[in-house]
Amino acid sequence: MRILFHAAGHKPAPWLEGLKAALPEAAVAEWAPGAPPADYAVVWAPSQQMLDEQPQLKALFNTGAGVDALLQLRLPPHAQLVRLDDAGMSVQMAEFVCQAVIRHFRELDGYEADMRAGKWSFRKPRLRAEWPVGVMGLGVLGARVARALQQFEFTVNGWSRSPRQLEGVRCFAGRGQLDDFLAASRILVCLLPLTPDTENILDRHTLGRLMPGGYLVNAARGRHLVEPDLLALLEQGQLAGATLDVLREEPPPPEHPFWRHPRITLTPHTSARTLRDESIAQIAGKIRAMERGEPVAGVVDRTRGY
Ligand code: NDP
Ligand code: OXD
Repeated sequence: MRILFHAAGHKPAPWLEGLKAALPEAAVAEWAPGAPPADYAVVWAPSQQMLDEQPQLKALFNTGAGVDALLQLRLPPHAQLVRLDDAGMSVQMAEFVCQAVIRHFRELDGYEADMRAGKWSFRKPRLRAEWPVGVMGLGVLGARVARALQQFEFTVNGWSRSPRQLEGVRCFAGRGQLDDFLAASRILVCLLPLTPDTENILDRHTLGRLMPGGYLVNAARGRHLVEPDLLALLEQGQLAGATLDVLREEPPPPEHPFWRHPRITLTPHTSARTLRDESIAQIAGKIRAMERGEPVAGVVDRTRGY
């Protein structure tokens, strides 16, 4: 069995060592032009040349959860496309979203500014019941985030493409129920995959339907958000602020208004990182299962886009 590694932004040596240790029966190598045909490839943002040179691949293992960039490429026709299925990401995402929600709900930025100014003063406690959180996307990450928010006794609404049932979460599904979901939520968390259906979904219409003084947490993809619409809603006071882990251009250019906006908190696409050891263990387990002819979890439906 031959496995190629070709993942932009990942240091190849530890991945190659890890894959070799997990699959000692396999020949594992970093891809280079003209590499001999392989059975499997482990990729992140691979080059089109690599995909064109390896039409026989049985599966491509993405070293992340989102496959939007991969689906823009011409893929080997019969290769299964397999996403990372949690592999340590969902707990990180739960931490990230809960801290953003709590930081806003408890006005911690305001307290921090007060302390720096030498001001010891209290704000009126907010009523949790007035701060329902809506989670867009109830998949591997969204469901975990919804569960974590419930631990802090937030009211949680959820929205997905097909109807879901999650204990304690008021679930909405499809475009037909989007407005009701938004109207019932004050803080909106986006954990949708980027597909033609979800691109630009965070625009003035959706964000404008949140309860007054709404707050946005986008940890999915920058192209979900129409950035000028966010700025306009902040300006009009319809939204109170946003935490953005992802942007249309990463990093944004120096003149981008989000860098210095007082009500936008930015992080550099770091809410749920790929953990190498967990990912290698998961990928190796799936390769073994495939070799035995067994089905594996996390296979992307190319027509659905996630
Ligand atoms: P999943 O595929 O497990 O879940 C996707 C969810 O979105 C599902 O509930 C799905 O509905 C819902 N959905 C998809 N399309 C629509 C639609 N048109 N309308 C309504 N709901 C829709 O994805 P994950 O939870 O694993 O990850 C979500 C995204 O998070 C990734 O695609 C990636 O872009 C992003 N991400 C960001 C990271 C970061 O560090 N910032 C790290 C990892 C991921 P249904 O349940 O009906 O299928
Ligand atoms: C992912 C990501 O999709 O890191 O896994 O954004």
